[in-house]
Amino acid sequence: MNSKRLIGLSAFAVLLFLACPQPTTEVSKDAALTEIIAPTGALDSGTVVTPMVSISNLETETETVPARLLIGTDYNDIAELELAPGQTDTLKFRTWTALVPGTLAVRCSTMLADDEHPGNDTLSTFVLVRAIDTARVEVAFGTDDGYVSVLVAYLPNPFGFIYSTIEQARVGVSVSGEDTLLARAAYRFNISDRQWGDVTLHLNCIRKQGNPGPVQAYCVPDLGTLPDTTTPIPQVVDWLWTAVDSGVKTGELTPGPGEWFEVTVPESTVTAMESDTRYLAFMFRLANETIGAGNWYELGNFEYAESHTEDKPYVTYPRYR
Ligand SMILES: [Ca+2]
Repeated sequence: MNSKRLIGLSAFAVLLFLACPQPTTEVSKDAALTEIIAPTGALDSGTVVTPMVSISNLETETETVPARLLIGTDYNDIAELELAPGQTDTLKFRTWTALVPGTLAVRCSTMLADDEHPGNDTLSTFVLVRAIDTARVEVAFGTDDGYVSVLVAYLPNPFGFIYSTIEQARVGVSVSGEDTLLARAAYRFNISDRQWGDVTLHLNCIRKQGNPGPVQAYCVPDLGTLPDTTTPIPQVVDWLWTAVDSGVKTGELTPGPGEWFEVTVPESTVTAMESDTRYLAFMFRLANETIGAGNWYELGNFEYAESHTEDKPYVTYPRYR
């Protein structure tokens, strides 16, 4: 092919190209989520919030920009906003009420079709839903607290007595006649209106004999109602004595006579240990149960509080609206 003919063909191709209708230039689109205005930070349970975000149209055509907002796992809403080129404005979503306690993730994304810069579409923050007050629940019945005392001579077989309606709950080693007795104290509380959060037990030490040393607190599966009479001869009491074996140790402390002390059970342990009927139970034992006789504590209980006009043992936990 000679060069003159090649030039002629190229010119024809250029003419053909120019004659054909060309596709218009693609309009570029870019919406950006610029701020999560609400909810964020800390809020009291029960607060009603209108979720709001700020959205920008960064390109040259007016666009209707949809966006989705998520709060925790229970709230999911989509709203949209028309924005002129270069405009930034606030988009509101349907109201949300802060009820579920704890820290919730808040996440919002614009959903403009063909957005060329998806990297600026999403923002995340957190909202903390706080408790509004503290619930306080006392031991409700004399048979919801007490102690179990076993004959040391028969251990590891727990033969002994359960005392639920006398004015103390004993923890430690004592002597009765020729028998050495080892005691553990028990408490149960109705926490049926608890929603979420740690539970703190408040308990008083009435008296100390000898030097019993530290006490271990266990959160245990519900013990049920204790017998309201003490049998005259030793009984098999393993169902109560061994409750600590299925429990979770939640603290070790040395009570002071005449003083109140606290034991806090974390949310996860409470959830694992509370019964279907929403009772939470505790047991106390000496850290060293092989200590000699004459070393024990007397802890407060229902009957002691009734006759001394004192506070009964109680638990506290956060309450949300
Ligand atoms: Ca974008």
